[in-house]
Amino acid sequence: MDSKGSDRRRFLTQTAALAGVAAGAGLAVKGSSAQAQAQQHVHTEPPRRGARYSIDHMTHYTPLQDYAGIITPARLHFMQQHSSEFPEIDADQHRLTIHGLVDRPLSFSMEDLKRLPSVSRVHFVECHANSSPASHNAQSSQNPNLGLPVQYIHGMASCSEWSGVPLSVLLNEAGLKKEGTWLVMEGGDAGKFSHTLPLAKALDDCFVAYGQNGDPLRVEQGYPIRAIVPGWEGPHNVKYLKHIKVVDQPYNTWNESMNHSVSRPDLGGKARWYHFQWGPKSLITRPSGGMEMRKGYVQITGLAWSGAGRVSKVDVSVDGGKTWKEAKIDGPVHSKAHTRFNFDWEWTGQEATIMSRTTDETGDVQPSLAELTEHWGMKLADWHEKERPRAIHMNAIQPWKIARDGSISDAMFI
Ligand SMILES: Nc1nc2c(c(=O)[nH]1)N[C@H]1C(S)=C(S)[C@@H](COP(=O)(O)O)O[C@H]1N2
Ligand SMILES: [Mo]
Repeated sequence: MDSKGSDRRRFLTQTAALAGVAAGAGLAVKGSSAQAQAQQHVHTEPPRRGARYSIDHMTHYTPLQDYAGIITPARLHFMQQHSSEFPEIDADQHRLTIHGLVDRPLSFSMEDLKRLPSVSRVHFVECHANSSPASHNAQSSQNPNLGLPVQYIHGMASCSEWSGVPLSVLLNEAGLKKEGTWLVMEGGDAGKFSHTLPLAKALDDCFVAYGQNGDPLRVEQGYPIRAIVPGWEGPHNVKYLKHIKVVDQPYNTWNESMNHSVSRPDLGGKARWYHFQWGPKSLITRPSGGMEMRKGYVQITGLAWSGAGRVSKVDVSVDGGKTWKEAKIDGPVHSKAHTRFNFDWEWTGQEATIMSRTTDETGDVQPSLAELTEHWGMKLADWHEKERPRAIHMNAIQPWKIARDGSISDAMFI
C-alpha cells in the first residue's frame, strides 16, 4: 500500500475537519488567514533543530490557545503515533491478554472489560518531548521573527476525562506471583509499541481506558483501549493495548532506549534512564507567542498541572519574574490534570515579559530555566550552542515577551 498517499489523504481530511475550529480563534495570529491557521493546526512537524533519529511517526498538536476550561475537545487531542498508519482494530475481536508472572493468564474481550468495575477520571497526557528546546525559537513560516505559536511548543499535552477499568482489578483477577515487580505493555500497532511500568504504579492509579470525554476512544488515542498512567510521561500510556506481561525487571524496550533517553556529556555520554513523573508545570496560553496585544484590559489565562497530584496555586509575573501575584484558579482542580488559571491585567503599551509559575500539593515549585538547567547538570550557555541540546521532561517557566508594538514572542532562550 502506498503509505505516503494515504497519509496525505488523512491530513487533508483532518484539515477540513478542523477548519471550523481555527476560524473561530479569537486573538488573531499575525499575518495569517483562518485557512492558513487551519493548515497549521494539523501539519506534521514544525522545523526541528538537532533531531537525531528518524522513525515513522505522525504528530498532531493541541491548539492550547483556542479552547477554554480544562477539557481538551477530543478532536483536538494531540497525537504522537510511532507508525505511518493507524492500526485497524475490530473492537468485537480485540482482546487484552494478561500473562507472565501470574497465577492465571487471562484474555479479556471488550464486553468482559465493560462488565468490570469502572472509573472515570480527568487526567492530562503529555508527551515526554513536549516543550522541547528544539521547538523554542524555531522559525515559524507565519511569524518569522516571533517563533512558533504556543501550540507547536507546548501542544503535545492534552487533558480528558478517561473511563475504564483499574489495572488493579485486572491484575488481581489474574493473580500476581510475588516475583512480579514490573509490567511490559504492548500495543497492537505495526511497531508493537511497548513500554515498561513498575507494578506499584500500576496498582496505585492506572487504568485501561475505553472512554474519552464520554465517547469511545478515538482511533488517534488508541481505540479500542489504551493504558492511562496518570501524571507520568506520555509513552507509558500505551495505545491499542493488547498484551500486559508481568515480569521481574524493567525491560528497555526499543522506544524507551531510542527515544526516551538523553545522553549527558557530563556523565561521559551515559543516559538518564527512566523518566517517570512530570514535575509541576504551567504556561500562559493567551496572550502568547505570535498573538497581538491591544492596550487596556486583558485577561491572562493558562493551564497548570503536576504529575504529583493537585495544583495548589499559580503565580503570575508581568515584569519578567521580579514580582509575582497569585492567579485565580477557575473551575475544578483534579489530581494530575490540567487546571485553569486566570489573571486580570491592563497592558499600558510598555515592554513587558509575562510568565506563570505553579506550586503543587506536595509543595514542589515549577523551576525557572536556570534552575532546571542546573538541576540537569548543564549550563545556561549550553542552550546557545548551534545545535541546541536535546532535552525531554521540560517543565521550565515559559516567559512571553511583549514588545511596544504589541507583538508577542517566545522569550525562553533569549
Ligand atoms: N501503541 C502506541 N502507544 C503509544 C504510542 C504509539 O506510538 N503507539 N505513542 C506514545 C507516546 S510517545 C505518547 S506521547 C502518547 C501520546 O498519546 P496520544 O497520541 O493519545 O496523544 O502515546 C503513547 N502510546
Ligand atoms: Mo511521546
